[in-house]
Amino acid sequence: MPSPVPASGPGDHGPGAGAPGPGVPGDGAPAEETVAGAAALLSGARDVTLLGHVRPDADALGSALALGRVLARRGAVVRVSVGEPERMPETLAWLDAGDLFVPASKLPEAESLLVALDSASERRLGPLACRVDDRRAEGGAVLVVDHHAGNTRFGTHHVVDETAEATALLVLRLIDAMGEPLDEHIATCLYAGLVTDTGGFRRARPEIHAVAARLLAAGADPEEVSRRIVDDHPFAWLPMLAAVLGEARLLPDAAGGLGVVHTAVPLAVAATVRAEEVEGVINVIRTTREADVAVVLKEASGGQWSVSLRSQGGVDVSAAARELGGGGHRRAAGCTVTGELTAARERVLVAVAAAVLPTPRP
Ligand SMILES: [Mn+2]
Repeated sequence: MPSPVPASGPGDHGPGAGAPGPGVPGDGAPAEETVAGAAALLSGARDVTLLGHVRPDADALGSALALGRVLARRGAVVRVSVGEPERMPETLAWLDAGDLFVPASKLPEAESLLVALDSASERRLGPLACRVDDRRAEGGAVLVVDHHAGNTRFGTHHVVDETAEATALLVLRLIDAMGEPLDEHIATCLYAGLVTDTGGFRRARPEIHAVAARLLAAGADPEEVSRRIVDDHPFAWLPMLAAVLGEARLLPDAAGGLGVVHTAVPLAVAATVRAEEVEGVINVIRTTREADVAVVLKEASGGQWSVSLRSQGGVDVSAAARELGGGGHRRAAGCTVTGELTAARERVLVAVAAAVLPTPRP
């Protein structure tokens, strides 16, 4: 079953496998002492910069804002930022109840602790990736909190669990380890990451629903989160979608016969809407029954295409994305490809064909 930004497939965790409690991500969860060490690092930090990946989604930004709020409540100087853009996406800005967001260009030279969230590698931090090297060169601490397959462990401390459905779950585990209570804002930020990264709980272990229950009890409003983040588009989205869907093509023989559906969003079309609407195209395309893989090529400046990949389970699209310098999850991944559209698409299709799994997953 597809979902907007799924983590690993359901085959990875049978119900009750390892019997993790609420807030405990899964079989691949980092050891208790690893989490305790990271929690101690956070508890002692007085000046912290928390970074999500470029063009942040609700999991990246929600995770950073939730952890940032906990640290700010403890009296630390806290800022949340992303390499780009300079402003938070409109649909996510309301999550920043404590005004923690600082544009990348306004960040101070340095911080005593750098935290990178929902980012598989330094590259995902975009123009802010250099801060990782700077902190490390100075002997400072860089905490990496992430759930992406192939995380490069680029920090000095790592809370990484590739089986976790969302980075928000790992943040919750850290908050618990710090002994800090949830409040309405923290719960809302974490819930936003959880609901989007599980595709609206389409793929969530029983434990994840228990976590959701805990977040709702702490004050998160599920109706508000979904309405403001998922179900909110300007009217311009409709003509934009009509143009892009009209160009969609089905390649039934691609991906070893599993089928690929693809379309592209040229710059001129993307310019009629917000980034949120452009990112939403894949969620319509991916519902195509006849195609295991969905591909959306979004034109970026400089002759580049930002590529979204989704699989219904027959193809490891994170492997295809990695082949092209990107990354992600087995069923949801992305990369950037340079060149003219037809050639760029061909490169993606070749990488997808090479990433067909031996046995299609259910
Ligand atoms: Mn995520």
